[in-house]
Amino acid sequence: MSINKIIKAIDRYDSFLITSHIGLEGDALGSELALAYLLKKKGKNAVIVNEDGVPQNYMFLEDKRFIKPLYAKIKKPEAVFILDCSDMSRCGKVSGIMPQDAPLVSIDHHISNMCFGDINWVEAKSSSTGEMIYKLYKKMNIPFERKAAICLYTAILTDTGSFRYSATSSYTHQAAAELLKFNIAPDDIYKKVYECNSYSDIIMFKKALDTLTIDDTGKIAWLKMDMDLPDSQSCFDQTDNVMDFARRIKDIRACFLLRRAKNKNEVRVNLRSKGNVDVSKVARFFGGGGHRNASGCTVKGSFAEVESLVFKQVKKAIK
Ligand SMILES: [Mn+2]
Repeated sequence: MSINKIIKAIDRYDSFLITSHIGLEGDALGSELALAYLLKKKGKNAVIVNEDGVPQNYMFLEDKRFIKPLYAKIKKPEAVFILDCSDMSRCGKVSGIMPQDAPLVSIDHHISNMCFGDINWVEAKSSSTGEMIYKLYKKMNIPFERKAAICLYTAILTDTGSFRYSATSSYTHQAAAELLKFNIAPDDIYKKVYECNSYSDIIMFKKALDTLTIDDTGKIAWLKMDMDLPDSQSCFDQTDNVMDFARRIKDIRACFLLRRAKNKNEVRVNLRSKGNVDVSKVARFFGGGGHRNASGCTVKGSFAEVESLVFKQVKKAIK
């Protein structure tokens, strides 16, 4: 089992760099911090570096002892943990600060994971990377401290869409049940993560909903956000919230959202589907990745071009 390889790597090395993907969110950040707490308990050094800063709605997890800015001076790590990333490019600029000779240890639950690490632990059936880190604590017999429990609960909560997605298993609920014993108020965490939008965020939401379109079969819905989005610090990186409205339409099998990418001649595409419609294939077709029911990619072209290109592939995926 590759979880044992992870434990061996923790035993073997003394200092670790921990990172995750661009577009930092609950699962990525919560897993990073919980792993850092675990490493500290084992007497190891850990530092977390991400391309993005901590988003506003996850500030309650922020721990400056571990999270350092991208170009901060850090001690050269002996090994690098890459969490929740299906491939190296998802790490963004952080790959530039990884020592050449440091082994890469990948922990991830994306089915599209390329096993790019020197050591890989990939569990496509896990609801979240947070659930895998929880498993690591259990396997290593490390007691949870309350901070770690909050991080892991948040990771699991957000990556399961509040325990609604198909990867939510009885093990997921067992993990959440145990974590809740650490005097965690689920309503409080939910509020912090999801009920923190500004008025202008909601106006943007409204504009996005105005673009909601469905095809003539009634099976595909899509939305466009062709506007300047607030930077990653904003709480409005809640793609799922916008797409939820498309998903709620009866008989919809797949939906997608087009957003402005960082690069002007590219469009960021998020895809969601129900049941056995596999949108990770669509994402992979365009060089992206993800899960069967939730994936993403970045596509070159104008909004109109990308719209028709992606629509064609989604239609294929439904057949
Ligand atoms: Mn995840």
